Amino acid sequence: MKIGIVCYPTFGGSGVVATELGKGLAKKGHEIHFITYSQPTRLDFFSENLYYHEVYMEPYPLFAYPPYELALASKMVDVVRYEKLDLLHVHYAIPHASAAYMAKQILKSQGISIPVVTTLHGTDITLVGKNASYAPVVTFSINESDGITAVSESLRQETYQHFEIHKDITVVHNFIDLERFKKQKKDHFKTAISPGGEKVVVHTSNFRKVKRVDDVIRIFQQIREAMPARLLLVGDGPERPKMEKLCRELKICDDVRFLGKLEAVEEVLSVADLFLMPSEKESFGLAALEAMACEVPVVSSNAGGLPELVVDGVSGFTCPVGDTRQMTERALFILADENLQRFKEGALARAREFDISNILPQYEAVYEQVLAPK
Ligand code: GMT
Repeated sequence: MKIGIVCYPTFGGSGVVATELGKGLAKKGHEIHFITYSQPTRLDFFSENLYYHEVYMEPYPLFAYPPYELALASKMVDVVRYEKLDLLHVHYAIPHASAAYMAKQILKSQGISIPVVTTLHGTDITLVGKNASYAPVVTFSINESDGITAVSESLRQETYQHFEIHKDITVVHNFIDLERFKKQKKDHFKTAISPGGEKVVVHTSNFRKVKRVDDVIRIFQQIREAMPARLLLVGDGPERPKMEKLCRELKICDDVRFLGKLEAVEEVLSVADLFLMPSEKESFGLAALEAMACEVPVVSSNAGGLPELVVDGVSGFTCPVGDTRQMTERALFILADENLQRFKEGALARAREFDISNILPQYEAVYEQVLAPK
């Protein structure tokens, strides 16, 4: 198939899933055309089946807000027409689903039919999408999609709750490439981070409020009172300055490292003993799956789709949002010498169920469904 993939090109989960999906499909022989405003972060190798089309926005002094959606729709029309695509797969509803609708109508007027699959990722529904500024357009463009997928059952349910959707939404969970995400031998790094064999706790996120990074820091403070430990924080975002201040107030700076945005997050995960994800909302929790693939058990909140990923007592624990006391108790249980190895094995076993080889055929089935003659 010739597939156009539209996504955000940044470090965010939806962009990562879209890029890894495109790479996986290209390996299987499909021709994949990425359409976005800059080279996707994870699109880091050459393949004869991978193409990248940059959306260019002509600047004009009148535009206080450059009309990205129009530039994107125009680029989609161009790529579908000249590359003879079979379908468009857009990741994250805003504004990709409505831009795809516009492109589809323009192409229809030119006698070209192009099915659109929209994948809902989370905040496009749970935070931003349901806001009155966007809800009518989001509802309309989801309903106009030929195929709709959500990354968890929880997100599927929330979509039906918040929007009047009269079409089927198929759940296709997020996935992981276990060839890339696996525990690596990083003894030198482990010695540098925890020279005295301290337990290593990791959190990765975009440091937005919804991630509750302050809970991460408070849980870590309590872990550290019970046993020697280090905290590695990967990523960056608006909450970071407040988090640095909190570490100073709690006098734990010596044991906390802010590593910023890192591409090779699997190298950090390779020296970790525990991953924390206390999010307020999380449609799936791709970062937690990446940790589990590197044999790192997870203590998370029970928000959104996290209970569909983290198996209580096996690959980690889920706890009520904001219950840092319970999260600390569960973290200390996992980190106890007699339990840690069992949880590490449980984390890897659970991650294997989400291997790309199991999930990719589910997307291919959705494509076949929208391409089947009606
Ligand atoms: O986590 C974020 O805030 C980024 C966001 C995104 O859209 O890139 O992630 C969402 O999509 C990921 C991939 O499907 C999911 O694994 C994340 O759980 C989801 N984030 C939220 O729902 C908050």
